[in-house]
Amino acid sequence: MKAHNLSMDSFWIPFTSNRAFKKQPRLVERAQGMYYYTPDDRQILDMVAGLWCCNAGHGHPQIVRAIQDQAAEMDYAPHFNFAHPAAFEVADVLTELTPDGIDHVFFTNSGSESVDTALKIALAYQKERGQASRTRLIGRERGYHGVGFGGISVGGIANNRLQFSNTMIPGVDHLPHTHSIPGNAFSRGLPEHGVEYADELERILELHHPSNVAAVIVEPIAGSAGVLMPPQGYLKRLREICDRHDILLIFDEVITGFGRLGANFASQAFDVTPDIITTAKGLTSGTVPMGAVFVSGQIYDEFMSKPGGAIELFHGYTYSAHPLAVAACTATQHVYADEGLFQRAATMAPVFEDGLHSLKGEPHVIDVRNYGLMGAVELAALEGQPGARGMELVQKTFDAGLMIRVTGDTIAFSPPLIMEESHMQQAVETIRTLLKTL
Ligand code: PXG
Repeated sequence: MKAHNLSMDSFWIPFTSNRAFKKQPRLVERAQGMYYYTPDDRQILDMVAGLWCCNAGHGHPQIVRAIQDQAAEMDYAPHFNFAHPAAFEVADVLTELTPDGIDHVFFTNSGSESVDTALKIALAYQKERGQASRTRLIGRERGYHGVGFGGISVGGIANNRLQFSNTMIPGVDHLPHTHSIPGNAFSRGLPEHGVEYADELERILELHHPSNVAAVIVEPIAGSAGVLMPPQGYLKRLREICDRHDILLIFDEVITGFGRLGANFASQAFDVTPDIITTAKGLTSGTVPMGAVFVSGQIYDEFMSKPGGAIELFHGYTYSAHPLAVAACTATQHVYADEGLFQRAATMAPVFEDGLHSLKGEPHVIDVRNYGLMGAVELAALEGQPGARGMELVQKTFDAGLMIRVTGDTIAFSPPLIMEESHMQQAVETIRTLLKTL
């Protein structure tokens, strides 16, 4: 046990009530496999993969070694006019995983940067191909696309936009979200009702005319807003409408990518191929910050067909393809493949589904949803205090040795893909007991 005497004043904690947290902190200090450990060495079962990212579990020796070795070999390499061979190698590995036709990758350092990069590529692409009037973007209510100005503009979470309402990028519309559609509560897998919600895209296009629209961006399953499922057929219909009007479709797969749904990407799980896929998180199993934007050959070739040898895209980051991130990514992808972790997610999905749905009928539970190893249990809000019940459960589960994520009063689950049945049982029984105390 290590002694800590923290003032906690200096660190402005993200997306957290700093004042509440600093009164009652929840600290973790080391991690291994499915578990975190607190400074006083309590074991905490991680049922969120950190923050939807540590898909290979914590402290995988192969990934740790790769990062250590790379740090000793070369700390940093610039990728503006110079390059590190390992970046090309990992790009080849990654584009083997993406759907056919999505075969180029632009590296970033986070999901937010991936989203803003994707939006910029979409806008620039329309200009490059002589369709400069296509400047509008379409997101979705309750969508989360990170915290850049592009991301919050196409995003649809009201609180993330409220303090910045005058600085959003212009020309953005939002599709309706697909949550709480009658008849869909307690669906196992994709819900049956609501494919027609995709037709709202046609209505928006009628208003603005398709020739003014560059791209549509959605999360295949909305994560941050509480694991909101696309109705059966919904994503296919979005694809059809985009095709009909020559509009780019962007899937934000920051959470759904890299095995979370029992396939490489949601695109494959749902058999719908977008034009651009944004990723981060599971790309390196959360070990080193990294994001990647995958684009179709059609988009890439449009930029590369520019006459002369000029820079094709005026965009990039000091740390694009940082050697530590590339090393972590390469090792992570080997671990995923060698240990068959995406297949493992598919195999464990029924266990995960049965566990979550066994909470139906417990106090306050108004919905349960799941796909792959991504799921949610939604609780009724305490009268006049939305989110209070959720935060109480975060504290109580942490005290009981379990880490979950809540958004409002919805408990989100996204365990590392190494999860076993016993972990699911422990999580579900802990929550079942605590629900009776809320
Ligand atoms: N897109 C999606 C779909 C995400 O889930 C981002 C973009 C932004 O990624 P970065 O790396 O910039 O954070 C995300 C991130 C939550 C939660 O509470 C979810 C995320 C981040 C923090 C909290 O569910 N997702």
